[in-house]
Amino acid sequence: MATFIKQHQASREKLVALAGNPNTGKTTLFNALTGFRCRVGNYPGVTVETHTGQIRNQHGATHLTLLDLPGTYSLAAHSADEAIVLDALLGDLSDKRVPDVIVIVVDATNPRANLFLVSQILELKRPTVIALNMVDLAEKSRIHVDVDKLSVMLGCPVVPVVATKQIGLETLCRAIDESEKAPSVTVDLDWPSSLLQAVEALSVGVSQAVNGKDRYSLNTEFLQTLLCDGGYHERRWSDRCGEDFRSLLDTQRSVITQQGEPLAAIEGRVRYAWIDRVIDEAVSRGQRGQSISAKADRMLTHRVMGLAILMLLMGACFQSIYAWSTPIMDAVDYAIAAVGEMVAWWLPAGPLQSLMVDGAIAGVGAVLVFLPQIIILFLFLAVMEDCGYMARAAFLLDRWMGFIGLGGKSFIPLLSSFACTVPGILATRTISDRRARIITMLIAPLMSCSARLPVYMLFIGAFVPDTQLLGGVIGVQALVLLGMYMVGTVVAIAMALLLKRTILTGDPQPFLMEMPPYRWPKVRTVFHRAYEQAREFCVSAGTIIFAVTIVIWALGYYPHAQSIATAHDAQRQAVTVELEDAMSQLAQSSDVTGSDKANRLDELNQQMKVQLSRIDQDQAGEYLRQSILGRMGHWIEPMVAPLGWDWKMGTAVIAAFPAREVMIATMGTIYNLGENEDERSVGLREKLRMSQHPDGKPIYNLPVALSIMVFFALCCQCGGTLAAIKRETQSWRWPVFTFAYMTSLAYIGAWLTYVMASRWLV
Ligand SMILES: Nc1nc2c(ncn2[C@@H]2O[C@H](COP(=O)(O)OP(=O)(O)OP(=O)(O)O)[C@@H](O)[C@H]2O)c(=O)[nH]1
Ligand SMILES: [Mg+2]
Repeated sequence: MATFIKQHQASREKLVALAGNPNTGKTTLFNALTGFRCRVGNYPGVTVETHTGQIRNQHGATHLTLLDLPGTYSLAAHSADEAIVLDALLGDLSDKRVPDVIVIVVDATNPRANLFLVSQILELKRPTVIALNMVDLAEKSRIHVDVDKLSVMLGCPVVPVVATKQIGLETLCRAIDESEKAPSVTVDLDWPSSLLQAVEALSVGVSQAVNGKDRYSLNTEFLQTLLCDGGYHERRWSDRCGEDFRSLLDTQRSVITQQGEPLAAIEGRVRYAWIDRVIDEAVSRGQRGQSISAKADRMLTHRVMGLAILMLLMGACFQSIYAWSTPIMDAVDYAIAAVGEMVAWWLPAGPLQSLMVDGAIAGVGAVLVFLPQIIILFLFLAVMEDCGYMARAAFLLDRWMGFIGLGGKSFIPLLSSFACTVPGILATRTISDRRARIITMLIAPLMSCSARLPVYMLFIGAFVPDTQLLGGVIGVQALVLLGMYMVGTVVAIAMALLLKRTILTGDPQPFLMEMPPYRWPKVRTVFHRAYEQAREFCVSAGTIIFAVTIVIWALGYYPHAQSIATAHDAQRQAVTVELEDAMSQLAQSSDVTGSDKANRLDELNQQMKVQLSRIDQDQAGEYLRQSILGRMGHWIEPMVAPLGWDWKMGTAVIAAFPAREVMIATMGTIYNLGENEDERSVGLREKLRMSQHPDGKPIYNLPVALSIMVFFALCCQCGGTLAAIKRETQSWRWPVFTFAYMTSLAYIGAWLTYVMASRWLV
């Protein structure tokens, strides 16, 4: 035991980087080792930033610090996520720590494709361990890897693991612990002498340029990668070492290529010769027929059939959102109303009761009603991601993406934006072409994110008829929802075309994406994704939405002038006196008798109730109109009137600019404040249906609902999105541009919708 503790204390806080090709299970392994729940998915490019986690020993002390990295096919980084890998391996991330050990996660089902990166990382001559992952799948595909032979050929420990089942993790940790003691790695690559001479010259040049002052050493072996394909790293070293370095690099490159073979070809030839030797020695494959995967691919990526299947899947998603969620949603709605009523009964009438019932419960409750839809949408997306369909959809749409100036690589960021734009914008890091990356970021907020879903659901549920088409296969409501998603997509296409022809011109890059294997979606991954999203939704409802709701409540409640109460009390008094008089006269009258008299008395009683309720309603409405919010709303009204909206809607939309979820909460609060107590228990949907202008005309109808939804589909009401665009482009120009163009489009779109729908649909 003593030795065990000593050994672990000696290796305390060792920094271990997990590198490897995309989709090899790095994050799954990271989660398994650290207990974290970082996002995994069955397509390349899920991780685009680093995650750090600790592995503790049995005494609770930190044993290893693990760094999960994005996937990369080569160290010649061309995209932002690949640059992160290089920075991490060379100790150039913000903490400036060079990893003590590099664990390369290799996919055992496809070792040949993974060994290219392995050969480059081994050239860094760092303590390295290979985690040969997915051996379960390799066995099923009859791929046998001789671990001992592979270890000898690579000159470093190779540990077979199954990250999803946590198999082999202990051996892996032991290998990491012992890796520093292992002899330094040598990779036996057969570089031509001209290249080795160039590397030598470059090495001397770099040492002179940095003059011993730079604390980052540039490994001589890494210069081979740099010479062949510098990418991001070349720019970084040119900045660091100055122009002399660049001209030295150019001279050496031209010396090598004088013999006629391009550098990329030399690198490929040399590395693959080595890879083939390794594979011949250490990997054997059994005979297999055409895989189910290949058969499925022929269908799913077929030009016509593939697109039809994609459309069908999308349709099924929207239909299920309606079909499954409505009963749950009604139950949540009912429960929230019941809680509101209970609290109202429990607290004495006054500001505190109103704050709790009209502010907190009505506001946050109005948003929480939409939790079931959010969960269904995410379950659907998670299944598509984890079974491997997502990458096929990207391939399928590549041709169309090319048409609008983007590559298939833009598809995944855009698709992720349907869930939430912020990770969608981060996912653009995998796009190496800067122009295409910026276009993708600028149009990503047009994809209908899940925060818009509640708005669509509210207005579709209230104003679109629940008619079923094709014998109940699909409903008009689901079609309108699909239509809202299409509005954003169609406008995004037009916008991308416009940007491509004007400020961001250039040719699309070829589409290179490895197709992940089809797998049964893992229940744990799928449910975890939905759970995470549901949690985030509830947290935002409980924090930002709650806070805004309180502010809106306060603005809508105060000044709560006593004069309004006095005036309405007088009206109540007058009505009561008048009708009670009439009742007592009737009671004493001898002209009317028997059941007639009882009926007339009943009528008068009823009349009194109605009139008193109307006075209550007037009073609540008057309080709201005279409140700070009401006055602000009246300034806004002329601005939103052309869109068919009233001041309450205008106020809710403006309150929703920092985060669009706030809109529903604001509406919930405003409508509860404007109602008398009996009507509080009615859901927001009903309140919108019932609300009327003073002349008795309904405030909301189908054209108004469509105009609101189109506004939400096109507007950029999300501070998080704008901040993400700023961070990723390192400039204020693009977020400002995004906000300006989307807000203008939203206004024009909503106006056109209102005008056209009023003409044709009413
Ligand atoms: N059967 C099996 N599946 C695995 C194993 N390890 C990972 N997976 C699956 O492989 C897919 C990719 O896993 P990730 O952990 O996201 O891969 P990654 O290397 O982090 O991917 P990027 O971040 O995109 O580079 C997921 O669907 C995992 O569930 C394994 O050992 N066996
Ligand atoms: Mg990952």
